[in-house]
Amino acid sequence: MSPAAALRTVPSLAARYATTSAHSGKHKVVVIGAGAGGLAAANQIYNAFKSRGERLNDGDIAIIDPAQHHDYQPGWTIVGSGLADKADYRRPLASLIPAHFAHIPGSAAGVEPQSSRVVLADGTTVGYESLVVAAGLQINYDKVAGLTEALSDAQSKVATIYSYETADKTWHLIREFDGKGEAIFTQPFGPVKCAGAPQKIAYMADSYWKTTSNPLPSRSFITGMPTMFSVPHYSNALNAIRQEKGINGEFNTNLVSIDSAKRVAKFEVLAGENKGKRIEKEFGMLHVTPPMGPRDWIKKSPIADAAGWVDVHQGTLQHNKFENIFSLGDSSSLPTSKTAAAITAQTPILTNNLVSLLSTGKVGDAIYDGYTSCPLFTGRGELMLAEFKYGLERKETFGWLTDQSKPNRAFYHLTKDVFPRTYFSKMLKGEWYGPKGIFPPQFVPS
Ligand code: UQ1
Repeated sequence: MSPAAALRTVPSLAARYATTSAHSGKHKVVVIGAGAGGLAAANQIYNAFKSRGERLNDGDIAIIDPAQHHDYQPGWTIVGSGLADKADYRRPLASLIPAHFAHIPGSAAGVEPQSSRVVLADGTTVGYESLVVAAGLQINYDKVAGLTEALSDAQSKVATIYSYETADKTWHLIREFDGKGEAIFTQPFGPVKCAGAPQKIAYMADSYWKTTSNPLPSRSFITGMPTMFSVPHYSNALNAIRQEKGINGEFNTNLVSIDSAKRVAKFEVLAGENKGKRIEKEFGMLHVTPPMGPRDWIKKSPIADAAGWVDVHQGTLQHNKFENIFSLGDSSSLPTSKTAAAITAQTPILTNNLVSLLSTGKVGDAIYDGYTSCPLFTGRGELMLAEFKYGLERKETFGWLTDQSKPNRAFYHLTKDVFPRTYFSKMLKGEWYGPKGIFPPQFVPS
């Protein structure tokens, strides 16, 4: 779409976008992505200027995102478990973008740091004084042969909670499973968002079948990773839980292809004495966690590190080469687990450091400790609240009260009933600081 056409289709946008562009040709802050990180950061940045007494003009902050909808993605495990409707976790994106932001409904396709411009897929450019990259990651369905076809075929016994389209199909497969053949749940080798979800959905299915099915189907969790979880403390607890539930576990075993008509999945062994060996398994139902990686356009851009993530300092979230670029969330190189909880801790750091740079010319010195959290459903009515930071070290909010590696009902309700509301009512507005709740962390002004 040409910018002119875009402006015609969204009249209110035309007004907003025109104001700033006409003034200076560039926005004070451009945010790529209106997901959890982009919206929280844009709002926090706006509020930070306001509390410094520097009220921004309409359109000073622009958000680039072509999506029609915004989804509460952590909720897709709950949808796949039959405990919520997927529509409950979806909002029209326009309803989440305040009128004082310019919404540019295009796709980012590149960044030119030398001229401080974002290039959109239609060739138009958006200038910035400073840039926040919150573009999320990319799901590489095509890295598993047959996966795209299997997911789009409503009759197939293959689903994933990692997409809005099939989150509810996951629940239908679980509910209607006749117990013939094995129920297989996979996790790929490599980084995925919410690295606990591949096993959470296995526990939730197991929990459902134990109340309804007789006989109980055979259940396997097959992962390309060497362990259940990155943090050894939680990994050991999860492995014990998996064994107690009678779910088979296979490690270093990566899904490579699916024949959904024959209900056969092929795996490759990645390590150990059988390294390189191919294994075929018949399945009755298959839950796939697709491989994920950095977005192609970022990988090809000058802002990427060698792996393709946006190359930022792990403490300050500032780009390692370009002073006026910052990144958070799934698109960043931050060496921690990719979760919404991580974003609650990253946003105030990014905001402090970026607003300080714009206001004083000197980047702020707030430092992110790598905090992230994975609320792991381990069955109906039970949840293990894993919380950790850089170095795979535990950083538990309720550790003084309870052993967080032991699942409990309070954490279950916190995650199922409280977090989704908090996300929309507070977090996306930049008013939620994770374990600190509504109280912002205080940084020493630079
Ligand atoms: C959190 O703040 C949050 O955002 C609303 C989540 O939702 C996705 C979470 O899963 C977690 C764990 C947090 C962290 C908050 C506390 C109170 C531990």
